[in-house]
Amino acid sequence: MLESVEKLKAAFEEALAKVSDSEELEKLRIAYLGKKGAVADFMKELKNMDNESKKEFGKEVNILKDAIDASIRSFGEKLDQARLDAQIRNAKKFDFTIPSDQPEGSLHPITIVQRRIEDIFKSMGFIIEDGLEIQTEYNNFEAVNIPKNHPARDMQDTYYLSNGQLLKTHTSAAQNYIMRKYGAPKKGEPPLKVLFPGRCFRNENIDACHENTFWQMEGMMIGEDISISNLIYFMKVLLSEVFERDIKVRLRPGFFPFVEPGFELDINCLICGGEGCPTCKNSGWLELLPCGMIHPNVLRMGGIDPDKYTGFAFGLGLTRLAMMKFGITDIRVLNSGNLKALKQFVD
Ligand code: FA5
Repeated sequence: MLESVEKLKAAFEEALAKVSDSEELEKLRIAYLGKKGAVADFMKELKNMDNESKKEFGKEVNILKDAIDASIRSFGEKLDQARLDAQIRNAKKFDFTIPSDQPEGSLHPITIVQRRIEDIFKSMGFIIEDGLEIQTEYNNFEAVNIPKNHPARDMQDTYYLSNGQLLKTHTSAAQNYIMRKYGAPKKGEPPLKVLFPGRCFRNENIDACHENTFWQMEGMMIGEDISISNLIYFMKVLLSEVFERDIKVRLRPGFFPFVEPGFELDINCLICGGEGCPTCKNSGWLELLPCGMIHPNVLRMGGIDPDKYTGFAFGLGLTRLAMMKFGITDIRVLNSGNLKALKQFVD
């Protein structure tokens, strides 16, 4: 009997070697392991045997059955893999040069204006830097001359985190880091000129021109003999290049503890032409570009000698500039994620 088990095993192996696809493999499985298959026939023999032979023969048939089952499974996996490989080999290659039929995305209005300003300032020798959104209290306030308990902190209603850090309320929070990173220009070197855009957060009452999350673009120039004339020159270039036409501006004194003297540069509201509307809170003017000469304390805290160097800084309201550039009457559209509304504003 054991001899016939060996013979069956050999016959199976010979048949398996001739299988070329999964259909043939299934037929072979039924022929050997099916209810009426060769292994089942062997099992039927058991009932005619004495106990001793039944035990020995039954064990051998079970081993054969497991071996045939394992061989069929492993052969099936090989066939599947071969089929997959062939599919990959014959698949149509992806052609990156064929135009996509997916609708194209568009740049956010703030990104368009941000890139425009970065290009203008890069062409004038400015470096572009990035500031962190989560900041220490020191960088956001102390390092720009706003000590603890200073009333100027109340002007920027701040989101504090449980670890004592905060969401930056203005891009000026990066001034100290940038001064320390680059230092004052060495003898014969051009002034340090840096532009650093960023998202700012304040716990504001939201209306047509105030958001709790908005963009600013800060600029700084530090060197020997930098004066208010330099500041006014760069502000003029910025506005004329962005708006590509003459716009009315007004410069008035403004208080910021980190500049001395400080100014507010407002632009005539381009939504109502200065007549008054909800966007400009009926004043006809929009606060856009506060600026001034960097306070000596701020330079000193940044490791720069205020007796030798001077500098200017400005903190442009980038979100508001995008509103004026594209005639967006309500600031809330910009953070809305409303693609229909946002897609209208392409340069
Ligand atoms: C500042 O944040 C100063 N750090 C700017 C500065 C930098 C002054 C360097 C001098 C030198 P202010 O809080 O005014 O200043 O904000 C600057 C601009 O950000 C505003 O003119 C306005 O255009 C914009 N802004 C302020 N708050 C909001 C808000 N809630 N929503 C939208 N824009 C805002």
